Amino acid sequence: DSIVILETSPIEGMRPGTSGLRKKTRVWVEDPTYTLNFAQSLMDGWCVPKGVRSLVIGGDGREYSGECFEILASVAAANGVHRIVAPKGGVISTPAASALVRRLGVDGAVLMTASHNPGGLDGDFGIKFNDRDGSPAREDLTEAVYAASKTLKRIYIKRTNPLINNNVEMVDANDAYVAVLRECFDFEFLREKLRRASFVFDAMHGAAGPAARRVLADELQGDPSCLLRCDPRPDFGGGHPDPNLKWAADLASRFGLDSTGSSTSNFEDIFPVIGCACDGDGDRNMIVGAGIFVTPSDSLAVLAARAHKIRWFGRKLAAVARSMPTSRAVDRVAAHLGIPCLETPTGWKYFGNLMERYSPFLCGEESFGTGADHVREKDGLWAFLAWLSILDDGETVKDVMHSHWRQFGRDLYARYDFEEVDAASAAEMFDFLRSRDGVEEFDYTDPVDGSRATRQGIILDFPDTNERAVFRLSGTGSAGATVRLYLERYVPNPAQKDLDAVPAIVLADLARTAMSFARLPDFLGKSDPDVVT
Ligand code: VG1
Ligand code: CO
Repeated sequence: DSIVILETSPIEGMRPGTSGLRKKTRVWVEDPTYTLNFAQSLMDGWCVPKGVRSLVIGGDGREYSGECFEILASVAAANGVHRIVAPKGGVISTPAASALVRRLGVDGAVLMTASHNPGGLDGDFGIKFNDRDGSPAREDLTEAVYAASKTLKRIYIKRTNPLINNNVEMVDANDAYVAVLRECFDFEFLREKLRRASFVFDAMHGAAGPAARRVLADELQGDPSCLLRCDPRPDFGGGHPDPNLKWAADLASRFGLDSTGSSTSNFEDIFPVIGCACDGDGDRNMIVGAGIFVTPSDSLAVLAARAHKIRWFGRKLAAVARSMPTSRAVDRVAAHLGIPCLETPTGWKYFGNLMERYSPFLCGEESFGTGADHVREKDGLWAFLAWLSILDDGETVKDVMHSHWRQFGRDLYARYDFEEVDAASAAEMFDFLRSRDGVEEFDYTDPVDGSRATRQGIILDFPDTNERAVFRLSGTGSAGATVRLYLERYVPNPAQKDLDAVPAIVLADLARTAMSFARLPDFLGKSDPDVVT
């Protein structure tokens, strides 16, 4: 068991984004020093100074995970991490990993995933890491790792096969996770529910699949034929494991929905009651019902309004939170319940501190993220079980939404993404926006530790029409820059036509106004978004 020291030099651009370091798979595969350098940076910036001695290492099983595991495990072992816990078979969803860290009381996790980005040799690979509380590393840690990557000189490797030498402990990926889900929900009640309500669950060949099989089919005795793509694959079956109307179009069509979320059928009773899709690493969810797509912002609001039906929340939620660009639908529910509603920058890492202060806690993001303080990550399967819990007998998803909107008003919501645009031009557009009158830039101070996050999105408010548009730069891309434009309009007393309205269609005018205000076509050379969600 000798430790080998390799000389190296810094590689540029290893700054983790919204959720870890993501690069094209080929970047990792074609230069083995790339992973070695980042692994050692994790040690120098995080594990060594913070005294990390035990780690969960796993991921969504995408291409290159096996090789990467060997590198991470050998570098960690050489840097004082004497206990490495790995899921049998290598695949663990992000929420399950968070649960595992918390249950075992280990010092953190390193997760090999690029989440909803496609996998395979022509796709993306990524590494993110989580702290002792199971939360995605906060900015001070990710910055320390980035700083370490810029001065790196040496890599320490334990030249043994960690799988043969016993410092790797193989555990079931989902035991801890399923135990937490049992605390969150009344499984008996859900079993009854699944006897009566038909469902479809699509894991998109990602990491949520095995957990979904175990919970929905084995424990809750749901019909196994309702579980789609629940076998994880290194390339996600060639698909894009992002649960939205574009990439989960198969699921949507089973509910009579097209890619705008419009209903394509007059016979909605032929469809199942509820459907859910999750992303590659199992933390995102999309909820659909017969002839209706639930925006993630609305999903959060509905779960808040019906929180008393979810065991984990007991009698009363302590607080709710949403990321800034998420619609304000949940704010109205919080006001109605008389509980705080906090607004954070984009990214789940900002919710962790709030969960220490407020419990039980519900939070979400417009980007198909929903979760609670049962773990410290967003949780796709949890969201589906939460929806099953709040559906009354005989009620459809459309009934739920319509009655919610009648009570609280409706927040029409859509997001435009302009992908892989030139980064310098995107930066110029943001500078131009900053120079314009009447815009506000979102800055955040964490109420628990006082840390600051600045330049988290530019807000255009249109109070006369109850509309808001937000521009933000994505932090999860692997090439160029991605600009997001978030659009919403609040309709206080919706008439039937407002209940039936399709947000992506209704908000097209606001999108045009915002795009011309930002001179977006001039800066980005695009006048149409690549994806609308
Ligand atoms: C996107 C979403 C953000 C989410 C993040 C990670 O980030 O907008 O809400 O938290 O992805 O999700 P960005 O910076 O590209 O907008 V996942 O499923 O990668 O863990
Ligand atoms: Co994800």
